[in-house]
Amino acid sequence: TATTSANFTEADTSVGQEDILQWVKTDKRRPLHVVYRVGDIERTIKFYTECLGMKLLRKRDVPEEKYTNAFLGFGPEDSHFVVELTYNYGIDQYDIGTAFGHFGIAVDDVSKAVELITAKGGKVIRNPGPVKGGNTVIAFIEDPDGYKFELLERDATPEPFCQVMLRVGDLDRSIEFYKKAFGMELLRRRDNPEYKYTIAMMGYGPEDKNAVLELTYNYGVTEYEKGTAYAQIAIGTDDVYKTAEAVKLCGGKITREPGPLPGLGTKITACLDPDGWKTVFVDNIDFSRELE
Ligand code: GSH
Repeated sequence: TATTSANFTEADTSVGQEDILQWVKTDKRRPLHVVYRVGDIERTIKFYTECLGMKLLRKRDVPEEKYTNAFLGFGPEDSHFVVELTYNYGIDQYDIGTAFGHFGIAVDDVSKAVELITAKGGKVIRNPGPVKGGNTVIAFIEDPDGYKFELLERDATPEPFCQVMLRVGDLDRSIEFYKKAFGMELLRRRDNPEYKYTIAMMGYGPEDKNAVLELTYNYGVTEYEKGTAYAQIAIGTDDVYKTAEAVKLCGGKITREPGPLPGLGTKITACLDPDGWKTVFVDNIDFSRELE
């Protein structure tokens, strides 16, 4: 219950380490949103709604902290993975770096989608066609800030916003971390020796119905530049305190101790994976309250 969660502390020895890692696997987890910075929020809202078919779900201006957030996606936030754009007053440009890969969007007809995006003045950086070394028809486009979106041809899905691709320096290390510390499943692993990379799809449910984390390892590349643009993924949990314990047990770095956010009251905890990718865990009940 919420009461026991709030009272859970490090001193609580009744819950052993093994139990915590077992609990992680049964926790009610779901990727909620991916957070990143944009230089002109209205420009991005226009692009995502007109070119990608997303809906503007929520917008909040926080003048005291000099930023604006906009949430966009293909369905309501209580059941869909969405983007959370951050605009910081006065900053019109960010460095995307080399570590961030792309966001994946499933569409039923990639060529048609690309045609529409082109007609609206969008930038296509890879034309529709089968992925190199595979069969799935894909295309790549770039949004106004230079974030890449992969369009993947797939049958109708409840979750069109289907991937966040991040590059990592040691794939086995990452897979272990996301399995043990986050309770994710390795859904698929594919080596593409011809193009010298391996990908691992990690998530909380099958790829055709849930947004997944696509980790990419390029042969021999162990370090990337993170830039300043991409921020983090937020994942829902029933207990941010136990979540933080599990992350610590697995060698993850807690960057924000579990507890309520001042003012808002929503309980969160934040951590870094072995490559320094950030994740924020958000209390499920507090999150649904935020949506009311
Ligand atoms: N070197 C690539 C990277 O770091 O982005 C490895 C990952 C990769 O190539 N992914 C595939 C891709 O982008 C999609 S799974 N293929 C490009 C194409 O088919 O044109």
